[in-house]
Amino acid sequence: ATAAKPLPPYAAWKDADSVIVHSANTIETRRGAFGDGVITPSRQLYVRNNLPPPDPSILDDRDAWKVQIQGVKQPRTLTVGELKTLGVETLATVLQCSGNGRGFFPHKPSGTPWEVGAAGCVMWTGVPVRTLVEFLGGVEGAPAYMTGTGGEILPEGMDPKSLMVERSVPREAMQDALLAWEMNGEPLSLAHGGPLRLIVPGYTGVNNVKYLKQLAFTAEQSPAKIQQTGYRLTPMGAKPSPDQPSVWAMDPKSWITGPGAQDQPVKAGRAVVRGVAFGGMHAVKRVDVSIDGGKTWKQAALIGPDLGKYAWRQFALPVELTAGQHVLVSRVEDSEGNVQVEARADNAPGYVNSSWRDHALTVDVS
Ligand code: MSS
Repeated sequence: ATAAKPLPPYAAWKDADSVIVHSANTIETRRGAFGDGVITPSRQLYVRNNLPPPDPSILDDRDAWKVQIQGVKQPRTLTVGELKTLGVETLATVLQCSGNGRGFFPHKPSGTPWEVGAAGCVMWTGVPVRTLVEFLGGVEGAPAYMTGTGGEILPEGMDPKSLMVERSVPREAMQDALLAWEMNGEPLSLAHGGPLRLIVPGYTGVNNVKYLKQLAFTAEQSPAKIQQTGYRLTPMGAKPSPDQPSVWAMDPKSWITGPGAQDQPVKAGRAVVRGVAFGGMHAVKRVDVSIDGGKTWKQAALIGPDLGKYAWRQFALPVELTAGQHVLVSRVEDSEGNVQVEARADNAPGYVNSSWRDHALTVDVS
């Protein structure tokens, strides 16, 4: 066995026992470590950075951080301190990496082989984008996209477009979007995008740009590589290209978090099967659980607080476990009748795996 990698300095405050450190920029929550509260504690939450994070000194004077707003009637630069005078809202969202579940693709795509843990349910506080846009006179014209730019300082001598984290989402996404300065009741950490982050509820992780230095309403999608050819549903065997669908809104997905997720023995008898479920863009309607790999199903109870359609719901089903091997699976249905898929949709980069079958937890009961 290879020794566990250490947490990188910028994320040294994470709970080492709760995470799998794939690399300095990819840290996953263990399946058994989401906790039984609805919000994923910050110390357990996954981290994904496409570039090394900026210098921690950007947090020295948080309110002085500047963000440039473009594509509105009165474009201008505002500080976080000024944003705080415009409005405030708190919102829970599922933050999930586009590549979460990649580890279950049999073709072993390049990229981090995340299992279930590149995801969490997080509470954000900040100013609604629609409030900010109203303050600046509304959007200019009819731009199709909202484009956020990350504040990393790029190495010199390279084409910035090849490295910069700049993502465009359909403009409608601004309706529920936030510019957040707080996460889970604390000032936003460097690991998670402080001093200021764009939150696009219902959209995969990459669209939630950290260290936000510019927000623009644009006619075209960003020319950055991460937008043009990155994060596309590239068919197997094909080359990434801008005409393939971009990884944007999330689909319904759920998985079991216990018992048996922590390599602890599970004893025969009564047990409560637990997990998390979300709809992506819509609220969770119901969750069904199977302890025989999907042959028979029972409806689970939705437990814990309902923090809105972009949060995940916890679910639980009391069962009687007999000795032997059990394959625990869950399947969510959203308020629009969309049901979590059984089979993953194959794509070369291994994005958006929502397959309930792939996310099974196999438990040996004795
Ligand atoms: N932002 C920036 N600025 N940079 C980077 O790198 N990344 C992405 C997002 N944002 C980035 C950003 C990703 S990719 C993800 S997932 C996310 O973020 C994560 O988060 P956290 O907080 O967890 O770390 Mo995949 O789709």
